[in-house]
Amino acid sequence: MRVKTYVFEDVKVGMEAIKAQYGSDAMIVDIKQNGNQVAQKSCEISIALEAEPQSNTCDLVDVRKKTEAIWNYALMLMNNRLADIENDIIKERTREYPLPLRILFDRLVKNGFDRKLAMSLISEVFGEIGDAAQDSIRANTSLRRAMARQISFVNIIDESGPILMLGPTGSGKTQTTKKLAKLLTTKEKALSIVAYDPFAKGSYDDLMSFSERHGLPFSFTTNEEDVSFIVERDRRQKIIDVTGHLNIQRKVLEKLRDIKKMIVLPAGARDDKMQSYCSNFSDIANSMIGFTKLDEEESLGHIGHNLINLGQPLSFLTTGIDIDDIVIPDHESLFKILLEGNTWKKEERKPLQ
Ligand SMILES: Nc1nc2c(ncn2[C@@H]2O[C@H](COP(=O)(O)OP(=O)(O)O)[C@@H](O)[C@H]2O)c(=O)[nH]1
Ligand SMILES: [Mg+2]
Repeated sequence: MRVKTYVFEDVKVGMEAIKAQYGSDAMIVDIKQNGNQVAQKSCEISIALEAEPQSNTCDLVDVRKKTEAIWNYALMLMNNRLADIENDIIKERTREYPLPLRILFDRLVKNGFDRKLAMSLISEVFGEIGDAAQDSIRANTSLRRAMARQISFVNIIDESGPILMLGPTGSGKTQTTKKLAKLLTTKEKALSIVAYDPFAKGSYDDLMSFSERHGLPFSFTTNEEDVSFIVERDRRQKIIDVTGHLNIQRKVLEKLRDIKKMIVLPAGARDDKMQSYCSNFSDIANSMIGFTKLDEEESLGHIGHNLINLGQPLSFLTTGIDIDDIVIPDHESLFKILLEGNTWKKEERKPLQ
């Protein structure tokens, strides 16, 4: 037995409603009149109901869960089957192409580059040079050109304005700030580092001592209003390292409109995570991407298809935890990375002689 209470404007309306829903035998256990002349009147009517048959509810939940599981399994099978069919079609299509193009396609896919995108690049090359792709040098050059049409670069060394580091927590923003700062100071740039975090000053001690060691001015603020003031107060180029909290990054962006944005993403992030992170910012014009932790990856082909899908220029790659483990790539070197696998992979590092 359970008791259910309803609120009505008055007893008469209430009793009629209860009768309509539960029949004239409904067991009324309590009627309360509330309110006075000033406040709106109301009445509460409590009725006793049979307890819901527990086992039935459980059975229903169980059945629903089982049905969902069966559907999910069927969907997975269907998706796998579709992927197999797609792969077969792609395999069939590559057969028509000259051997050097087939080899390039296989190498891209082996390195983790998206199969469909690889196919479309190879088709583009074949459409452009046709049977001249029998010559592997021409096939190579043409593929590099096709990629260059879809992937662009920003050379950080040529940038003179402030750079705002964006990216999820742990993506490597702070570590990369140091790497970039070191790189830029060796290019004779007047630089300073700004850190903004409304919550945790302690986490920037390391960045502060890094700045001191390298003779770089360092400012830390917990106040959002200060950021634009600090950025504009002198002519030094600023690298602004912020906390990974998305809302805080968004707010800083509002204060620093038109600033160059460096989106720092770990190379190991899933494709959909990279997409959804970038889509968090309504305005990601004036931005570039840097991938970190390449040394933790088995292969690097996915960097290529993510760059194409994200449509952002590439700026840097970091390849380890040491301060000098940073690479400023260009078309030539990225092409090599996408085709030749990961030379920075941790296990393959040889001890220094
Ligand atoms: N293996 C490796 N670790 C890295 C690299 N870049 C950053 N890290 C590490 O990733 C962790 C998070 O980096 P951090 O800069 O604090 O990330 P943040 O939260 O975005 O500021 C630290 O332990 C860094 O040493 C890299 O290229 N390779
Ligand atoms: Mg940090």
